[in-house]
Amino acid sequence: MEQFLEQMLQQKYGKTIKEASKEEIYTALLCVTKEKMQGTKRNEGKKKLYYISAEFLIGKLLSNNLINLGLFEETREVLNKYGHNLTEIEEIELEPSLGNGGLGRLSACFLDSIAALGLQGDGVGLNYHDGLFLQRFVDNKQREEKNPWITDTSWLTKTDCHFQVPFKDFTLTSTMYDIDVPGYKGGCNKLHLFDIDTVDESIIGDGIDFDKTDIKRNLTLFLYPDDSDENGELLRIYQQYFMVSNAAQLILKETEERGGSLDKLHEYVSVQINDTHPTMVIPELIRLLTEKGLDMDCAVEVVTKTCAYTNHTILAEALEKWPIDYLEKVVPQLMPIIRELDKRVRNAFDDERVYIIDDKNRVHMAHIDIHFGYAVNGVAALHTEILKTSELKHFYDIYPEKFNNKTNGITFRRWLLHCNHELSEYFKELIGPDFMDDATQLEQLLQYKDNEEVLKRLKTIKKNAKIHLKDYLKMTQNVEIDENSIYDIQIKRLHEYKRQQMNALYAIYKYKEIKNGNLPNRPITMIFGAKAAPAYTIAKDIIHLILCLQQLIENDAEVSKHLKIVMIENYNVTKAEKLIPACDISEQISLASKEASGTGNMKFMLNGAITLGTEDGANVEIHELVGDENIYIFGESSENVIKLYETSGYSSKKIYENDKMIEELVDFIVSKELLQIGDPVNLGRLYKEIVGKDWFMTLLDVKDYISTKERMLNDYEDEMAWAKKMLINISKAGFFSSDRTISEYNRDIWHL
Ligand code: 26Q
Repeated sequence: MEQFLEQMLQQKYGKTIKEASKEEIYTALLCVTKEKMQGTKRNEGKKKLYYISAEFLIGKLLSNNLINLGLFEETREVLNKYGHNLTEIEEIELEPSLGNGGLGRLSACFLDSIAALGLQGDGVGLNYHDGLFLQRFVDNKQREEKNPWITDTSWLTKTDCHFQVPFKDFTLTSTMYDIDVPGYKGGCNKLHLFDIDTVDESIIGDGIDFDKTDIKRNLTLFLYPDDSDENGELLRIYQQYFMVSNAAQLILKETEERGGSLDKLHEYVSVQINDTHPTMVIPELIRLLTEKGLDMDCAVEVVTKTCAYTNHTILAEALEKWPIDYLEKVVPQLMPIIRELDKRVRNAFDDERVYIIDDKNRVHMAHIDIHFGYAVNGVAALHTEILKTSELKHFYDIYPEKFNNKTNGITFRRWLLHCNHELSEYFKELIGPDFMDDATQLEQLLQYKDNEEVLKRLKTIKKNAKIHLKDYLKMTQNVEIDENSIYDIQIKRLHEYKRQQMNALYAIYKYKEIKNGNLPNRPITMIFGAKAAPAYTIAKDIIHLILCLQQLIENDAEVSKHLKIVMIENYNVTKAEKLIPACDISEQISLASKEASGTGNMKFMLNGAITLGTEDGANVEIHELVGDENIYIFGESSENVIKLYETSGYSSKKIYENDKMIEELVDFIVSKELLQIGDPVNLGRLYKEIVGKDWFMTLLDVKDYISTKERMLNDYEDEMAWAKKMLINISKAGFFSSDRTISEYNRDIWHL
């Protein structure tokens, strides 16, 4: 590395490593790493996977790529030798913000594991120039700004691959950009991000405002900043079609180049459709294949054998249904195919619940995937069960063989080796390096579960991570936190079903307790990080509440000694990497049945945090693995929650009126203390929402939540018992390696 870096710096800047600035070192390292990746052998084989996704939340890539190339340690040493520091160099890199949250981060973990396992599989998505918005807090409210990340030297490589993408009124020429995806210890795949040359950032006005109709200039400006609300829908359809038309053309071109015959496409290709966002790839492939001479029956059959669909949500409002009118306006060429597919469904099944086009002339994207794909999977055991027994029951009755579960996973390269260097080095000492290739080897740590020296060391490493986070927050947000306090962390998109508002009610509870002289054993630091969709009013009101509570407590000397709230500005992958190693309590408190899986829960567990959670998503599997002793479970079961929805049996008003303590907590949202700080419109609206509707049943679980959290805080004081829980959580985390998830996808779905 030293020699390559030296040469690159000489060539680019005429400087030595010692003389070069951080920026110059970063750029030179990026160039050297890119060259190394280009020299790595591409994964090959007869069959190739295309993972199509509207989101790839890849995070910063320098360390990740160095780790996978086996150059990380060496690079660190070389830099140290010349008085530089890799952590500081990394700060220069801008994080590509190409995803909203879990689904986007999952696709990035999957790319890492697909490459690590030596499988031939590329990602296909869009090159959003300003990504998801950048979040700022102004007057205790979220402001959105653009978030540019593409610089002159970046991980993107412009290719000479171009396609024509026809829309109703015009045709766009695409340009494909590639990002290399190196596998851990060899093999390489690519992430293809499609773009147009005519994107024009100057059309962005205030915040993230821009002309939604100017498609030639706005198509790849932003990632749709939304994970369930409806807005700017035509633009969203333009983006989706642009993505899948490029993907389909690339797939057919590469298959023919590899000598594959298109009437046997499924022998050469698997397409994974990441949620319904890329669904139009199905009619598009059928359209292109029939253009190339296949008859309709043959095209439909071969495409059905090629495409597989992953469902990531059971929130009805997040299931995509596009009005036919919209599709006619944007991609009329697909409508005859979609109507043909709908006709086939109607001929085969006498059940309007499974039709593609409904009686309101809307196209149900998931229905296309299920009928005209060969596999349907959920992302955690409970989630898949709910799909089979309720949400997609009518489809499961028709196609039981298509349904399967693939419990999510995370890449341990980023979420342990990279983000928690000290911990992974210690594991190498204790159990050797095998866990880096086979995460289940972490179970070997169990032999130390009663070893005081090991448990103490775990606590020390946690403390060090807490100090790192403290320094980082001081530097980035100028806030002071106490490393001797307990770090209680909830970081994820803001959504009512994730119930950040319940955590805020806990903060109110604790505030009142402290005011009444009931002091906690030790100070508590409550950390939140969350972006709210710009059009999601209540989500923004919840952010406002949290920020107001933060200020209220900060300004109250009596309380702030014992309780602190920190809301992280612009929460993203980079910040997650600092927060997760430092966490004591991992908040996973969604309303049971609503969180498909969650993946933050896995990252926290792997880094020795203890879960405080409902029996939801992958929490259920974490619970099974670690046992009752090592997780804190509370709240109503998913079955009961589903029943409550079916019978309209939930009334927050009743709970509020019949429980003094709950009433006091909720009333505090519009108390004079908070109204002095906050906006009565936002606080009043949130109060009304919780008392009058509370669609995600906060008040159902809030008491159990508070008492469970109190028990947890008490248990924290038994240092060794807590450290033992940490160790057991870590040792059982191997199951959640995305290497395991990807092996299962390959074994059951892709057959590469
Ligand atoms: C839908 C329609 C129009 C525009 C946007 C969307 C949209 C965008 C993003 C719908 C959904 C998303 C993102 C969903 C998501 O992140 N789901 C999460 O996926 C994770 C990976 O499987 C799970 O762990 C989480 O439980 C799930 O919430």
